[in-house]
Amino acid sequence: MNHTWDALWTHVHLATLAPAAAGYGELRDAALAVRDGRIAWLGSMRELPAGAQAAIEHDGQGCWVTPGLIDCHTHIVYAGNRSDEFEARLQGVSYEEIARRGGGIRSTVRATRAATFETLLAASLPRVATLLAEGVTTLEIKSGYGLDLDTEARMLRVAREIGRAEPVRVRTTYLGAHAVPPEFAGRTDDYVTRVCEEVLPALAAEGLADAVDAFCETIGFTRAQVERVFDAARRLQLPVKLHAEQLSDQQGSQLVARHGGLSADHLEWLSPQGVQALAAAGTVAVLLPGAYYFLRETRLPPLQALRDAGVPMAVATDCNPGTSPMPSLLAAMNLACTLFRLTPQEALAGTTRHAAAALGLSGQLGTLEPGKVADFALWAIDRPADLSCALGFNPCVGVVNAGVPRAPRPPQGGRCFDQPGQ
Ligand code: DI6
Ligand code: FE
Repeated sequence: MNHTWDALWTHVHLATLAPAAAGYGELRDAALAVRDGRIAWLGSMRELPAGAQAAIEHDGQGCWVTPGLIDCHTHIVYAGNRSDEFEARLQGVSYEEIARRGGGIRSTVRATRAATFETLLAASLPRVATLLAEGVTTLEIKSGYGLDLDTEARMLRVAREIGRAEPVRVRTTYLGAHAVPPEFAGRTDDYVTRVCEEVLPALAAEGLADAVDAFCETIGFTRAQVERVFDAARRLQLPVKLHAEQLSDQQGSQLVARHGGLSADHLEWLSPQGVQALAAAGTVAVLLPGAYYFLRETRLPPLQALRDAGVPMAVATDCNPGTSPMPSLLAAMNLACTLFRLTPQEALAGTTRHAAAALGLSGQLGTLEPGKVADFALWAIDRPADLSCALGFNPCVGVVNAGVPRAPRPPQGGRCFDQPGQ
C-alpha cells in the first residue's frame, strides 16, 4: 500500500470521541495522519501501514490528542467593564434588579456602541487568545451588545476578523433580541419589528450571521416575540438557537425545538416537557455552568432527565462581561463536573462532538475520524479526565488547525475587561 500523507503524528494516545466508540474512544499508542487538511488515517502504531509516507512526521511523545475544543456559546466581543455589578451582586442585588436599573446587558451596550471596530477588536483578542491557548479551534461569537444595526454589524465584523486573523474557525450569531435598547423603551414589539424587518435582513445580506439567537426571559423577550424573530430567520434560511429557561421556565425550549433549532442554552428551569421537546427535535442542550456559578444560582439543569431522554449535552463558556467573565473552556468543563455532576467524559464530549452539533458542524468537526477536518489539540496529561479535573491549569502543548500545527500561544496580555469608567 502506498500512503502519502502531508503530516503524521506518531506515539500519541487518541481520545477520538467517535460516536460509535465507547467512552472517550480511547486508542493508546496510536498515530494520526493528515492530508489536505483532513484526517486521512488513524489507528494504533502497530497498524501503521507499511510503506506509509508523510511529508512531515511529528513525534507526539506520549501526549494525548483530542478533537480541537469547540466553544459553542460566547459573547466574547464587547467593550466596557462590569465589575461594579459583581460587587453589587455580592451585596445582594440580583441580576434581574441590576438589569431593571439599566445596568447589566444595557451597560455593555453603552460601552460597545461607543467603541470603534479597532477598540472592540483589541479588547476581544486577549480573551480569544486565552481560549485558543486551551486548544479551542472553533468559536461561536454572538452579537447582542449593539442592538442597533451599526453596532451589531460592527460586532459581527469584529467576529469575522477574529476568524480571519487568528487560527480559529468562527461561527457568528445575531442576538438582536438580547435586550430592548433605550431608544425603544416601552416599545418592545416595535423593536422586534426592527430586528426582523431591518437589522436581520441587512446583516444576512452582508453574510455576517451564521445563526440567530434570542433571550427568552421575563427580563428579555416573550415566546411570541421570539417566534417572530425565528420566523424572520427561517425566511432567510438561517438556523436558530435560544437562551432558554435560564432564570425561569418560559417554555422557550419547546419553541426552539418546534423551529428545529440547533440548541437550547442554559436550561436551569427546563421542565420535563421541555426535555421531551428537545429530545424529539434533536436539539442540543448547551450547559453554561459559568453563568450558574457567577450568579450563584442554586437550581440545577435537569441533568438526569436530559441523559435519560438522550439529549446531547454541550458545554460552553458563555464568556460575557456580566454573568460569565470566564474565557476558559477548561474551567467550564470543570464547573460542569463539579457543579452539574457531568462526568469528565460527558464534559469532553460536550466541548467536542456535541458542541459541533450545537453549531450544525457535526459532519466536519467534533471527533477524530477519517474524513473530518484535522482540528485537534495535544495535551500533556495522563488520562482524558485530567482535562476536567483541574481548575486554572492548562496542559495544552500543541494545537493543529486543519492539519497546520500552531504553538499554543500564551495570552498576549491586555485586559480581560475594558478600562473602568467606560
Ligand atoms: N444570558 C446570558 O448569560 C448572557 N446573555 C443572556 O441572555 C449574559 C449577558 C450579560 O449579562 O451581559
Ligand atoms: Fe449567553
